[in-house]
Amino acid sequence: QSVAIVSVPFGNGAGTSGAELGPAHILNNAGLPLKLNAMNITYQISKEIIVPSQLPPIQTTNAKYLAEVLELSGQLADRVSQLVAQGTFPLVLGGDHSISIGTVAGLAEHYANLGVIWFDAHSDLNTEETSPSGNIHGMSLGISLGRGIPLLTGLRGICPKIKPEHVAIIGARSLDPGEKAYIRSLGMACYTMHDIDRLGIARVMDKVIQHLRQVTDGVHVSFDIDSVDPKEAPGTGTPVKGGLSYREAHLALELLFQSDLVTSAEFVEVNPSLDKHNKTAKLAVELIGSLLGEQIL
Ligand code: DIR
Ligand code: MN
Ligand code: MN
Ligand code: MN
Repeated sequence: QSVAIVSVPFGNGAGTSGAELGPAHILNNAGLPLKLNAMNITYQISKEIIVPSQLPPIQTTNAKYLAEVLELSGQLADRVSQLVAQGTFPLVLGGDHSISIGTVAGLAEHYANLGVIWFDAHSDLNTEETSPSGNIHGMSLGISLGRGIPLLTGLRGICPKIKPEHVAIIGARSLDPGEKAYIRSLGMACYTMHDIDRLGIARVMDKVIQHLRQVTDGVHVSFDIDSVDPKEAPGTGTPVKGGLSYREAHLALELLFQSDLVTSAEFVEVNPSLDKHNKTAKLAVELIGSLLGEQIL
């Protein structure tokens, strides 16, 4: 199966600018194409998504750049949906995590029971009411679950796009009060760093894979690079200490490759303007390698 790379240079969903530089750094500076060539993976570079700017604002209570996020989400949903229809594996490069709204909207047209594995220090389950920042990248998983801003949850006329029992959050260590209450009320699978410390990442992944294999018809990996410890991933807008180690992150993705369940992926929140020597974009390229089948031996 051919991989289709989609660049989404959009950073308005985050509070710190710079994530819009992620795709170019991952592709050109950190050399994603070289990695894929070395792995003998067939891929195409899909046309870059045109990022909207300076649209007439939409009135909101607490959601910055809603008009831009809405326009971008529609475009990205179209593209991802087309790529799935063509039989390719969409690999979306962000951009901040708000782009997931569009990715998942496009996927939801093809998978009635889409699984989502959300690697993140955060849970991105805020609403306008619970968000401390008004940044939509902290609301994107919630929006795909049908929680929050109706203009976004209603994209493509499918709401919700995904079901809570088909989601697994992995790596969480910074949750806002409203997010904690929501996770508890739904009994959502949220493997925090505490759980990973106790069980080990391999057992966590085994549980997630075993469950999703039984209940989903496709699995999307949404990888926020801030799930990884800031020692390895310093170039990101909202770093939180105590994250996944370099090997934990790789092992998780290696196990997902072996599971043969994953049908799409996105890598987000790489912010080259906060980085030195492009370390975080290089990490993203290595992690993509593991997800797509690179093995040590
Ligand atoms: C925080 C930070 N929970 C917020 N969220 C981030 O603003 O909603 N998500 N950084 O990736
Ligand atoms: Mn995130
Ligand atoms: Mn995050
Ligand atoms: Mn986010």
